Amino acid sequence: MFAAIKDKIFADLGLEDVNAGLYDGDWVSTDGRSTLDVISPINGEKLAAVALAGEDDYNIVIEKAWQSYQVWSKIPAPQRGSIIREIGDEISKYKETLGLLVSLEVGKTRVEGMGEVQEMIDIGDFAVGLSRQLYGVTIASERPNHRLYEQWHPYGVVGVITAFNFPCAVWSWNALIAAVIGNVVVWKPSPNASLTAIATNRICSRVLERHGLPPIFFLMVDEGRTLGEKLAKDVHVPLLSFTGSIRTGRQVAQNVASRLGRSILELGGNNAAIVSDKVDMEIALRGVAFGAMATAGQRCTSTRRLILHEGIYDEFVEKLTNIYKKVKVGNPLEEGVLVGPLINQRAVDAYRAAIQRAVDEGGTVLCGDEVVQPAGCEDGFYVRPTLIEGSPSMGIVCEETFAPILYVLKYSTLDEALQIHNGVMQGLSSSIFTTDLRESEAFLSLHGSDCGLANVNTGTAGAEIGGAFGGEKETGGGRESGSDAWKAYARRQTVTINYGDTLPLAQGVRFDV
Ligand code: UN1
Repeated sequence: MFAAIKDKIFADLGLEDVNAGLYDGDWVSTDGRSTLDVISPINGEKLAAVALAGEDDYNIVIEKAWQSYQVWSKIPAPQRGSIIREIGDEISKYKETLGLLVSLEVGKTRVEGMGEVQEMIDIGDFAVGLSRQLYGVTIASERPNHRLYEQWHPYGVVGVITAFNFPCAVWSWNALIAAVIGNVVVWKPSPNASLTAIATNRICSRVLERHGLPPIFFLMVDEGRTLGEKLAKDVHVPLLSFTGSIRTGRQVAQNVASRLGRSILELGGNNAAIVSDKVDMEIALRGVAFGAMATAGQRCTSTRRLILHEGIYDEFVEKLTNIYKKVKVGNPLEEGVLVGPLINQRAVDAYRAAIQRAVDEGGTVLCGDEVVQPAGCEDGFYVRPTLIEGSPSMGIVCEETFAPILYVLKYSTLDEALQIHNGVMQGLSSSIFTTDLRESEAFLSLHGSDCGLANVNTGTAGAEIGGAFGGEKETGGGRESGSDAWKAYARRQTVTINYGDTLPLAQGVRFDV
């Protein structure tokens, strides 16, 4: 099955045994370049190789990107929007194959792979609408015969560094919004998801080629940190969006800040779900199960801490444990499988180390704690979702491990639950399951959840694109995707126009020469 699916995907998306990992307006020749093997986490099989971009390519890409900017930024925004509409249509044609490629390359289940592509289509729609709504406000001037207003211009070249776990959706949140404003995008994807990046960039770039437009989506696949660091330090990249770990994000932020550039950071989450004793048990169980186990716990929005009211603690833990034991872990292409593999062996090692540390710190494993080798996928990277009873003071509970491990904590008052909830350094997503209006409003009040995303009776994972996505504290403060997050991709210009025949000065200042 695997080989047949792979062949179909490769034929459909035009992938080769060795693929160019550099698009500088052309897909450069792979000859003589060092390559990166793309390994499927499903069965450890080599899918293909990618010819890497090197340091020497960097300046060429940035230079060409600025050249394209001169053309692209001058096209009226609604016309840019209609190109983005065609890009969305083109992506729709490949929804199935691109979704399957996501599954092959990063191990998502079929529906999650398709969901990822759907997220791109949705943000494309959003960007098209936005192309006619890039408005600024007019402000009442204090001077006679003066007009004061704001306009939003593109920055120019926007760098986008993405993680493996949302290998194309997160790029599209950034790229399609940035592009509709008039920016040009240089993408450095995770090396663990480089084939998806190549296929995505190809689909999108083809539409521009068809219209005789210059390239606006550039791509550089790099194995290490060199090109990412270059993007962070380069004054020719006024805005850099980074998705990844807090550790790397801190470095990126410092590099960008030291040249007074702008960054949008979407770093780690350590998201919690509070489950009240006044709860719809079925909804809460499903919401927590999805949040903690979907994408094998490898979402920034994954639920990592479960804060349970003492009144329902035993019942909830028992029911959740039963779900955990029942959940099918295995080949994500198979029907019925809900949890696919982790991305690589390092992730499996981190899973084991986190569980060991939790036990050392006084936690009790309720279920899971098992590396598995599904038949036919023995060389993949599978683990069983794990529930660990613990306490909020355990060091490991305060850290993000990109694996399906959920720490179960007990509370008696809502104040206590909120204190536990907010007692970590990350601030991405949060949720409360309660049917009590007072509790949900307290959770949403300024003394409630301190996260960028707050959910009531739905889990921490699975946000829609229409809202602004991002988080507080060490999550980095960035906002991407919907609402007015587009403003981060544009520079604001305050305009003052004097249409009178005198020169009155603001604040009543006189300067009579
Ligand atoms: C991420 O994990 O970086 O809300 C993004 C969600 C997805 C996006 C997650 N729509 O879970």
